[in-house]
Amino acid sequence: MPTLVHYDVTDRVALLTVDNPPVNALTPALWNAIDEAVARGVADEAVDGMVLIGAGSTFIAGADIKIFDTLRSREQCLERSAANHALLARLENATKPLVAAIHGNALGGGLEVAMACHFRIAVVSAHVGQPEVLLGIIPGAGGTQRLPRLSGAAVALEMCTGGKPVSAPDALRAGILDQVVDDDLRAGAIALVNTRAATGQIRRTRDIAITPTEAAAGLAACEKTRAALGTASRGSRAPFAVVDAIEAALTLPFDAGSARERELSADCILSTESKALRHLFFAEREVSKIPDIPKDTPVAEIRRAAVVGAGTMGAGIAMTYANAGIPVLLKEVDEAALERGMATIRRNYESSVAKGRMTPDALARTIARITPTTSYDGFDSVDVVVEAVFENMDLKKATFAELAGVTRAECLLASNSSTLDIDELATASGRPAQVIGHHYFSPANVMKLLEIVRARATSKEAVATSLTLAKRLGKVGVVVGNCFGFVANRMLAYYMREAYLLLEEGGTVPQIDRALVEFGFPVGPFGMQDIAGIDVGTRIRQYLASLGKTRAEGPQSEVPDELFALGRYGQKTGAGWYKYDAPGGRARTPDPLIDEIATRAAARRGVTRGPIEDADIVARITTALANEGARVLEEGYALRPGDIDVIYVYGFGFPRWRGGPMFYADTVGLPVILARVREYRERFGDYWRPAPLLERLVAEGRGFYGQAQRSA
Ligand code: T1G
Repeated sequence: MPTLVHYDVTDRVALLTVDNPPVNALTPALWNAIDEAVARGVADEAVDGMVLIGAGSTFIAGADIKIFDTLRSREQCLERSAANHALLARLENATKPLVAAIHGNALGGGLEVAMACHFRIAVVSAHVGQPEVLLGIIPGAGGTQRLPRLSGAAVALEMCTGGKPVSAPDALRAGILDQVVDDDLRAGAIALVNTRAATGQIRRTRDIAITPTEAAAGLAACEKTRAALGTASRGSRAPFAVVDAIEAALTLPFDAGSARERELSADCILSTESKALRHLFFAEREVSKIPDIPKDTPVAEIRRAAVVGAGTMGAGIAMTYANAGIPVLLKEVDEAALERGMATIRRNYESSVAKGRMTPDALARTIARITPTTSYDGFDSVDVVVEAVFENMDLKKATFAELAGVTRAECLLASNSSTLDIDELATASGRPAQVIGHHYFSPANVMKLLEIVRARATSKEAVATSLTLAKRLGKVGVVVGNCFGFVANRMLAYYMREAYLLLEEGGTVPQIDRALVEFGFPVGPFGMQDIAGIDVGTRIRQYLASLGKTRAEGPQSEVPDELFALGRYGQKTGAGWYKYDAPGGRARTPDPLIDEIATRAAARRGVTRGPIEDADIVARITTALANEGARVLEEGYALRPGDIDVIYVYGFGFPRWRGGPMFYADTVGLPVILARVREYRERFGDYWRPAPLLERLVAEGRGFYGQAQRSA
């Protein structure tokens, strides 16, 4: 068993170095090792005080999140947190000064351990925080009781309901830290211990009194926070639970408040919301692990980039590179098109300045990194090119052939195609090893997802380079296989198919959108399509039809094509599935014309219209996603179900607290999902064939994530 806490004495100060790589996460063994080390320091006559410090890049980044899945009952949760509370009380009751010395991050249980120490010192670059709500839980080791005593209720509420870490200087100002040093944390901590030991000063955070005035102000802040959460945190309970716990700190003695915290924490740990968010925490970290691409695969350095096509996507991609500090050429066929692209970019940045998210200086610096051009001059010195021209195979192939002639052999050639065959583009380039899909989501400078499409001949280096580049661009890169629509749009086609058919069967645009929004999506299918543009989808469908293909099996609703024919492309034309106050406007109203068009389309398909329940809308759409997701998995176009979940959470706003379409299907129960697919097949047709993987997992009594599933 490696030593989890090293014990060394310097200048009569015991240095307790926590050593549990990579982030010193608190496992039960580490909790105990800290407990034992502090007890040893207290008993050590050669020691006047102790410093608790982290080995490696960080202090303690919190409890080991994997532990929570081992807690199966409320009793187990309460027992675990009671043990932690008692342990922290022992730290706090140490009879010699105990200083927490923080570098990197002190998060969750890490900050709670630090707050149970008598004093806290940090390097200026450190961060401290209580991010537990991002995992659907609350601070469960006294954080909701000690933090308000140090920082006041308002700061504690903000830190614990938002989950964002604060910088060391801000934490010092808030009273969480006692000292911040530029460097040499160890020396600063030892000096602090000796100073306190010389005066025999011990300060237990639990003893810090909250005055009646502070309590009254704090309770008012709790009410204000609850009201604000009412609209902001749809579906997630944890932020409300953390307000309840902080309220207990303001109204109850420390131990009673701690007991209240333990109760609230136990409920959160066992909640489906938290299981979903914990699942996503690890799924997001798993996506960058590609089984056949070792960690040490060489990665190309990206110093300069180029984007071909300055339309909505091309402009957003150029901004993404510029925002990451990478100079980028932006090429268009002519000055007029180039000017339109640059105008889009300028408008976006100016709106960021107007919203105070960017300074005019930063705008000037960032936009200067984008060089508009109508030629390939300079392409011979870039490390990556992203092709973002019109979604037409012939045009893209011609572009890739040209690019191979104007770029260096080792330059990465990426396509932003959202549906087309990357193998064909690779062939057209003559350099297939360097060709890969980089599928951005609209608006490209905002959406965090980057679907990295690995074609047949794409080299491992190209994939590894793309994953590293995604992180640098602030994106979550997910590697998928090269099938039609890849993973994101392939599954989306089934999501939209059901939305269109539900409309024909009697649902309405606002009803279907509302059902998905109440389920947790930020916007429904029709609102989303009005933002992205009905024309984009229709042109792809028409292109496919010319190849004798369809986006999704089953009946193709004619309603979207009728809107296209009417020039109703969505927000940009002032009308789509909704009517808008003006072209480009956001204020929308339902349009009865849509119901007329849907009624006629239904009649042509021989469909009898009738009332549709919101629950049926959600069931049809989430079941279609799960069934097609199962096909994507069994065909090997996605490596793991978690990759699909990350794609849908980051690409389409699938509610995080439901874990993504595959995790959600497991919470519903695959036997239920399969039963629905079979029912729909009976009712609607053979296109609702269950995915073999779905049938197999149900037969084996397992879920997409391997855990046992009860039968329907
Ligand atoms: N538990 C288990 N594993 C963890 C972990 C944790 N808390 N934090 C990180 N890891 C793993 C991660 O999966 C990855 O593994 C590796 O460490 C590096 O992480 C009692 C209830 C600290 C800012 O929420 O935010 O305390 O993929 O890739 O980008 O009240 O990790 O290499 O196998 O993210 O440098 C609260 C979670 C817990 C912080 C570093 N704490 N961690 O970011 O590296 S709940 C958190 C982070 C709690 C108490 C409550 C980040 C980081 P692998 P990484 P990074």
